[in-house]
Amino acid sequence: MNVLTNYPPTDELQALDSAHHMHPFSHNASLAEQRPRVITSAQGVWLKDSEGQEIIDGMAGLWCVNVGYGRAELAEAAARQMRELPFYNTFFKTTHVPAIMLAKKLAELAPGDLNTVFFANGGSDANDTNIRMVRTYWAEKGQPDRNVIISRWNAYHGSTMGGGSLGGMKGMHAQGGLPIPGIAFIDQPDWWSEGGDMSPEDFGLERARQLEEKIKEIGADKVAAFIAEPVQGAGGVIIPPETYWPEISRICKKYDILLIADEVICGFGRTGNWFGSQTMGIEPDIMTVAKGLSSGYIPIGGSIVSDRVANVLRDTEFNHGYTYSGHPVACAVALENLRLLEEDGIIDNVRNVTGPYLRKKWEALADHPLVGEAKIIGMMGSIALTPDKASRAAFAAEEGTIGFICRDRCFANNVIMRSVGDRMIISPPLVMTCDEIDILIERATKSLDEAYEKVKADGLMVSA
Ligand code: PXG
Repeated sequence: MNVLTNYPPTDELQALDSAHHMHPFSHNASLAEQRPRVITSAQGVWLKDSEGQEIIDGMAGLWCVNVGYGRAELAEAAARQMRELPFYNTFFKTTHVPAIMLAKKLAELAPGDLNTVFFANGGSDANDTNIRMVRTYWAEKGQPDRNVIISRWNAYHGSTMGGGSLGGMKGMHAQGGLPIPGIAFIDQPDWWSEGGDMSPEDFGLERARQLEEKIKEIGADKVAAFIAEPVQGAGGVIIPPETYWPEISRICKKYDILLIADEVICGFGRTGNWFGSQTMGIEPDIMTVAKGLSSGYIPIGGSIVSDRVANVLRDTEFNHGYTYSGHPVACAVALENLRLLEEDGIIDNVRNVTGPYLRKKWEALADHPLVGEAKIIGMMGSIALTPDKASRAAFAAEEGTIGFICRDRCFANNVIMRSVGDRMIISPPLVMTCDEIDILIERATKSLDEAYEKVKADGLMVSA
């Protein structure tokens, strides 16, 4: 592996980081004290830090490095494109080969009549596009009042004003004047935490029917769209009960509500198919894509739009766009990434080999004394930590306390697993082999064991 060696010592890097770099979603003062880990290189599913530690990446960076690290083909695609045409816009009666070819490829891969692409730089701004797109769609159809978008509490749709508003993260809404007007929320289909005495199936129906109630409350003639992740990612890998999506789909059709599937995490193989919509049997009108589209090698996102919506927008001037919409280098890298996913059979392998292997190992974690449910779909999984499996109890300690203890043990054991509240989640690179899955599970189990000992010793195995 080519390793960058000409950098200052770790403590100097950390001091410079805390002096000049404001980290996203972080308490920067305490981060400076705890000292961030400096990642210096990566290969396959392995990260290396400035101290030479080798860390297995159970999160694919930030749910995005689907083809794994170190694929020279992607570096070469970028270099080639930079030499040939590093930038040109797609605004003023011009276009270029990478944007054309990537749009064509996405139209081929996307299900149904999702045949047209509007490019963005990531998932947040793609969702901002979606807000303006669905409202413009209805305005063009002569229904300008049809502008409310319904989302779900604990959804994540990005961090811009639009994306953060569509998301249902209350901590985000508390800062900076979110949500913008015209966004409404229903509850999430999280049976483990919120299902009470209901069966998962009944609970899935109940949560889906909240959409119908919300539409009636607002008035169907005021609702533009419903947005949801096929499987919630950042909210804690919440896999909905099987009854949920069919009912949501029925309701959207009944009231003619546009359905936006936010595929930023689920897309490009994460659930074992190209798109989470295929895994969950959803027929969206718009799909948001980013992350795995380029395996995170370069920022790019977009909205893949159905003929129904595209045909209306074609007949108006949509006053919207980003300087880097369809950036040629990003498009060239994304195209090459899609080629790797396809020609290396990476998604087929997840569906048929490594996904089932990981599922068996992951689900067995439910036997651990600190773990309640362990659920996984394709290569995104979560476990719910609990002081009492039988009652699915939450901990008496403040939410996230036990999750942090567990995450710290993972950090110490050189395995990247995230905590979300008191859930632990994984979303490894899709190229992770069965041998590497064994290492991931071994380190995860060790971390759970150590966390369990600490939780007991601290007197925290107490139900709320
Ligand atoms: N939609 C979904 C479903 C996402 O997961 C976005 C939109 C926004 O994409 P950009 O590219 O603008 O970040 C995301 C991003 C986490 C975490 O902590 C998750 C995301 C981003 C940052 C952190 O799990 N998802």
